[in-house]
Amino acid sequence: MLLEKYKLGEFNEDHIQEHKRQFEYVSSYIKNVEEVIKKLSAFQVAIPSWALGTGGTRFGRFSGGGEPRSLEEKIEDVGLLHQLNQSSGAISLHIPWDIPSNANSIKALAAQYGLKFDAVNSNTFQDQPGQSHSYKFGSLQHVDKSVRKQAIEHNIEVIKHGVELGSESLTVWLADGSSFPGQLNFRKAFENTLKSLEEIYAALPADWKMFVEYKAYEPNFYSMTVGDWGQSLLYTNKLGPKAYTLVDLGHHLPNANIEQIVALLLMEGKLGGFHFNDSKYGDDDLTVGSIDPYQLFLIFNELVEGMDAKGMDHASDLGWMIDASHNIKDPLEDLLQSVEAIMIAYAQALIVNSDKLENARENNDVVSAQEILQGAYRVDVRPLVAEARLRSGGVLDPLQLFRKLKVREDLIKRRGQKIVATGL
Ligand SMILES: [Mn+2]
Repeated sequence: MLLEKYKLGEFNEDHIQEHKRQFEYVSSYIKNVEEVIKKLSAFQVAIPSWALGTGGTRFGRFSGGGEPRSLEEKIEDVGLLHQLNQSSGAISLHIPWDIPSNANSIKALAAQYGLKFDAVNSNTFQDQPGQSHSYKFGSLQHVDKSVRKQAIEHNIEVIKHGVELGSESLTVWLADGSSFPGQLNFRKAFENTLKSLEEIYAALPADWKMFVEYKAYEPNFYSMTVGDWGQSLLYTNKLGPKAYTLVDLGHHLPNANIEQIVALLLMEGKLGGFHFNDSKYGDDDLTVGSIDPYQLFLIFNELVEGMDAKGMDHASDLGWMIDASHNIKDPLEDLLQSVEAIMIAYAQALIVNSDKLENARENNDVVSAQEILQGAYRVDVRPLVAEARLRSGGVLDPLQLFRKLKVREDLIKRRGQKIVATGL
């Protein structure tokens, strides 16, 4: 569903004077405004197909109504987000939750909304109906070769679906691990996983990347076979140049220094992609920037600095995606907030005076280093993000227009109140 274009125009018209005033003010003291806006316009964050419905916890799920009933409707929802913010130009599919029945028509539908297909995600953490072997005790790590084979074949199947859609990367996240001491031979589990990943790697098309995502705990609570960035890096280094580590912000132990992890992975040329969310305790999957926007800024500061040091393209050389699941918010409003938080942190990182910061570091001027970083963080860059959106054809305030036009009410009318989005 797309909104009528004139409604976007009318809304922008109503808010343009106020915006201009704010934009001129912030532009008056930032010297690289045009460059920042160009980079913001180019930056796109992929929306995962599983974030469009209300998520749940193990205690319950409270459907919000009007959720997408099919892959087509999920694409419509991402198309709507992209129409509003012009920064959500990609969708990431989860197989088998979102197997397209006709890849060509799905591809054409996505193209109508200006969307590309980001990484495809495999699933060996659940048993599917009719599946021969269970993943209860792991998949790629499993002691039984036939279970490993089934999991390898599933991943290769996912690559095939991705090729049909024009995806260029596979994300492998494994629930594999153990929940009790003594359950697993760590070395054998690692070796089995590596061998399995090698077979999947061998099936990658030449221009594809494989992302190996790590997670500290859950669903296993004693050990995870890809439990941290060091373990992921071991696998990706052994696999080869098409394998990269993927950082999901919620997959660390509390207080982990994620910005330092990012800096070192970039230095090694092994950072492949990012899953954005926020958390206070664990893998909470909260709205990006809702708990710790300063950490998000510090991460973006390392991303920008590290990518610039390698001459990388901010928009296309890493995979950017939101990975969250929402319990109490309207999923579309939540995604608008998340994308906005990402753009704000990115804009703040782009205005850090990196020469001055480096100079302060070289002189052990700790106080100035902090002042420079926090000076950028405390600038209200929202008018820059809005200006980039306006120039790309989006709206000045996506969330406000979404509410004003009663989009959710309209979706409930079309799709019904008691809907459970596919895959959830
Ligand atoms: Mn993730």
